[in-house]
Amino acid sequence: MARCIENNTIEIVPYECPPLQNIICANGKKPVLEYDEYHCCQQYVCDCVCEGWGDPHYITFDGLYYSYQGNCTYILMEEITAKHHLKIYIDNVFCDPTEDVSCPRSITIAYGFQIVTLINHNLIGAPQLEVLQNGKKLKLPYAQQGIKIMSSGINLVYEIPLLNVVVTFGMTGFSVNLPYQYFGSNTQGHCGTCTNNQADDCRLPTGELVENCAVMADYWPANDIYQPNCPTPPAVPTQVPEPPLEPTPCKPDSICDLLKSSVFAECHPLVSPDNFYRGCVFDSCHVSNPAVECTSLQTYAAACAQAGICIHWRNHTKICASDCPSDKVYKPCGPAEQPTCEDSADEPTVTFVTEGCFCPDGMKLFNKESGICVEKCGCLDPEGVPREFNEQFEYKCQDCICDEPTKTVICKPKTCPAPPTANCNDPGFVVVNQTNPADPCCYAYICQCNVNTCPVSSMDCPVGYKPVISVPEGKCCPQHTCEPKRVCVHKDVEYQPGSSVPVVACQDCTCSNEIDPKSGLFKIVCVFQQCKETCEQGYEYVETNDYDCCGKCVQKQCVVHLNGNKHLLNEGQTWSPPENMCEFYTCVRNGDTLTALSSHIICPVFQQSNCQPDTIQTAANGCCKTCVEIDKACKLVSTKTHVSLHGCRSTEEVEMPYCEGSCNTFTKYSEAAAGMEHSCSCCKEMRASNRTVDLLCLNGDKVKHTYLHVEECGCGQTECSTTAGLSARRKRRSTLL
Ligand SMILES: [Ca+2]
Repeated sequence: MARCIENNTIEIVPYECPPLQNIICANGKKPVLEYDEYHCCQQYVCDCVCEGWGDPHYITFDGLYYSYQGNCTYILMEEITAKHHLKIYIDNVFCDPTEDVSCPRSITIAYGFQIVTLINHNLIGAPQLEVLQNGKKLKLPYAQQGIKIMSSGINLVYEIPLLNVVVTFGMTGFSVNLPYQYFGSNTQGHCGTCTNNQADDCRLPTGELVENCAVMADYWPANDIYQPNCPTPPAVPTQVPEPPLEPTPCKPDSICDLLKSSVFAECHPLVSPDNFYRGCVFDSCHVSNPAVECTSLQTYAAACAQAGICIHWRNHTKICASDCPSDKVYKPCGPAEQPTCEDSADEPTVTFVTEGCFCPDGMKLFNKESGICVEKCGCLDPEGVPREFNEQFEYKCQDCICDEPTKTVICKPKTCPAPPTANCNDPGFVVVNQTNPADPCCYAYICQCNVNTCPVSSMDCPVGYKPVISVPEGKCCPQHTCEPKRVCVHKDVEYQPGSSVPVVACQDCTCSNEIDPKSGLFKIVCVFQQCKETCEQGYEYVETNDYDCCGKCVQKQCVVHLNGNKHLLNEGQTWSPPENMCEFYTCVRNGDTLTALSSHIICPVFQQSNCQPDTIQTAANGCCKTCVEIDKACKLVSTKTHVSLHGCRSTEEVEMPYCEGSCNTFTKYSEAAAGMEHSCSCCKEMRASNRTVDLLCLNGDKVKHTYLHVEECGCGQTECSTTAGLSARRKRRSTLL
């Protein structure tokens, strides 16, 4: 030790270090040997380790456990007297909207002018970790201006190598590791005072001490970083509040028992599991999501890891499984700063261990930024694939090699062999320069089909065939073939199946549905014609000549159809039906045909009453009746006349009989009467009937007219007078009514 005595006089005096004193750390951790402020003497000190997890449970630097459900941003640690300008904040939020328990969401660390925030975006489950500086996301790992930040996939690790400060933050927990050497007896906040004395841990900003750190915690809102909307605590606690009741005992989840089980047994002598067990039980009874309980185990395991005991505890649980990407493996105690190919031997590395996802054993990171694990260090190709030194590979049609001296990938354009030639002899194929299918980086000549270069081919097909275009496999140009249609062909004419085909005389030929295997067309099937040799009555079948296939029916007789009967007449023959002798038929030839002409005999008017008895007989023609008439007797005379009335006239003559003849009219002397006796009778109708005839008028109208038709005449008695006598001589004829 040197002492200044006077001007330029220094006295060197030996300094005796006090003997080393064994101490026990209040936080249960192992004391460490440190030099004093003069870097002269060594002494045992207890480093400051503050932990928080779950909802949240705190263990202060000096190992005091408490739970605090504040939902705000607080000062976790600050220096009482600013020496190293380190200040750490914690932001707690409700872990689950349905439960009044909070979880640490982020840790903000202010070191000098550097302020970074470590955030976990996923409080329950696989963590989503991120580091922000001035609102911008930092690319990890980060190493600038005295701080280093790394991610293990499960935890973020913040380090100030100069001060040996390590802050971890991750899956629902944090730890603040400060060396006593720099921060001893100079901290306050949620993590308490690092004095190796728990009694002064619950310290208010004013310096006052309170009994319960959960009460103290309300008084540390982070007003200087941003203005969180925290409930303002009373200025000074009015009274010593009751310590918050420990939660009603409940049956904790069996996972908490792991902490005190053999799984962690190796760590028990170094770090007491009691506080973590309390936290686990609390969470088990308060938080429905069992994954929160994992944080107690995780935090205890982390504390054990710092004490040098690595515990594979996650294998013993189901709900606390760790998720690592496929190319990484989970390790409970891996180096916070993972080894890389870029490490140089003289560069100091962090010795802090953390759980996380690491390269499998035997591999290391290619570099800090890539996150790619490699077995052998070499180069990363442009796609991020690791390559060994002197490894040759092809990349984007370049021949590349991982150059050992420069540790870079050197590429040059790939040299292609002379492209194989192609002979394109088939019509339609042309040679083209194309990427070689076997080697996409090089060209090759191949035959390519170009239809435009094909020769023009005829499309004509014979009758009955249609053109069909097809490209045979392996060929380029379309070929046209003629395929038979579904028709028959005869003399260059197509016939549909079922239709008749005029092939030869005296045969009936039809287009069938049967395919002719020779031509592919339908066959024409012929049969000899069947001549119809039966003829109708009056006709006879006659063979005509050799050219005709069949004879024909020739007419030989006339046929008279009468009342459903047929009567045959030879040429020139006349015949009357026996029931009507007034009608007769004569067979007459007219060219090749024979026709039966019919005729009628018109008989004169015949009235039986005009005949003398027994004189009636039939005429020689067998049709008309004749008799010897009574002379001049009063008799019916038949006549026909047109009836006219008022300019209207019957269209045909109407039979209009009248009475004519003489009756017995006389005048003679009578002795009895002594005078002339008169007897008068006249020829008049004895019987008549009304008949109606249609009259056609000039204007086209038709009117009906009724007249008296005389049917029988006779002599009738009348009064004898001059007129009567005259009248009797007159023709009696009916008058128009
Ligand atoms: Ca203390």
